[in-house]
Amino acid sequence: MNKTALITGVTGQDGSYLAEFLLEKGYDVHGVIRRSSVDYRERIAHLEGRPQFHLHYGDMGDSMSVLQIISKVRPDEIYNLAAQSHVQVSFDAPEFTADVDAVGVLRVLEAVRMCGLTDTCRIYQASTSELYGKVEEVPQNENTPFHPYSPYAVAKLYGFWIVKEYREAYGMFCCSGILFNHESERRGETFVTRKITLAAARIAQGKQDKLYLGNLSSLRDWGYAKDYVECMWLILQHERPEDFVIATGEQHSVREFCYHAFKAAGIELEFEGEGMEEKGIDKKTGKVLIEVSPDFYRPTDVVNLWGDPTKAKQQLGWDPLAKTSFEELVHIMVQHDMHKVAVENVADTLRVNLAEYLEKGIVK
Ligand code: NAP
Ligand code: F7E
Repeated sequence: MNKTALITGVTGQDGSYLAEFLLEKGYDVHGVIRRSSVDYRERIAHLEGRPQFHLHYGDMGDSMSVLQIISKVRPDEIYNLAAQSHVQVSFDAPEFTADVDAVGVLRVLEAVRMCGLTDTCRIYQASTSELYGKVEEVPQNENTPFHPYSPYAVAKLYGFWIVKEYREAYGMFCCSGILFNHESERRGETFVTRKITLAAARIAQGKQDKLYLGNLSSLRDWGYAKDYVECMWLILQHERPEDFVIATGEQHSVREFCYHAFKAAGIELEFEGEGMEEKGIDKKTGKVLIEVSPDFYRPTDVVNLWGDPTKAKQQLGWDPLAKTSFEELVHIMVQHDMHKVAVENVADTLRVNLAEYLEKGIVK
């Protein structure tokens, strides 16, 4: 019998890669999707119609839908990835973020208990390096104290602790992966890396003049999402339910990310000035391409994330050095966006030409 997995957040960056990974391993994969007035399923469109891939409507804010799906699917493994995952947005929608990212986790755990799956169903919780927040130690490992520094992080902290509580109180196999930032060509366009790679591609192809960013000095440990979904699976295959830090062990600034992304798009940048006055300038033309805007500063910002993945390396056999490097990641994302922008340019030209031909009666 194939194993059955349920993924919440299947339409997201990680959910889509994880679905591919599990299908490849022979799993029956069930995903939870939200109803919306426009069907936005770009990341999983290529999987729809496969006999082992099934979708269910539900919402993490709706206990009944969570319960119904779990009782129908009776999964061997649940990957709880659904979340309002944007840190800056969590300042604008703190209550929604708490409901989905904190209480949503409880809804999954309780539904598993109510369905009598306590002893058979393993649960992965998508936890985050944002728990370290205003960091108390560098680099951060499984023993580093938490200091959440946004409504998102506070909600995720509840998720982390309720998973630990259910593991200890009811003996459930439920674990948190404390994942550091992981990016890809499927990353949402308002996260800093994708915002930069798309802008670099648009600026290089004459479709955008300037990029406005927030804190350029913020430091992150950025990995490739495709490499990280393997860890989610490895954590659930481990002999004991435990929490793991997943990271590359390398740290770079937003400024460095910009430098490499623009370089991959054929533009060499140099930075001048400090703080709000800092600018990223095209070395060849002297044109200012990057400016700092207060709009992208957060009320409290996490500025020094750097993960220590030793435990994952020793106990899961997951070696970040054998995975996609920072330079490769930037390159993959920029290549993807250069192609995307080029295709958009061709489509725009065709649209303009077609409108002209229709107007002149050349085509009907
Ligand atoms: P993402 O691209 O933003 O995807 C989030 C997913 O959650 C989407 O499928 C979204 O559905 C779904 N979702 C949001 N609210 C929901 C609700 N109320 N009910 C049901 N589904 C809902 O995020 P990601 O980057 O793949 O991250 C996956 C998980 O890992 C998240 O929990 C995130 O907080 C966590 N995490 C991410 C990172 C990272 O660097 N990527 C690092 C650490 C932890 P729609 O498509 O309908 O919006
Ligand atoms: O910001 C700075 C910003 O939004 C990274 C989520 O997946 O990873 C992600 O959260 C840094 C921050 O990701 C802009 O202030 C500067 O310091 O790409 P981000 P994040 O906040 O680290 C964690 C691990 C998660 O769990 C989350 O779900 O970059 N920054 N200028 C900017 N950030 C954005 N978004 N936009 C800017 O213009």
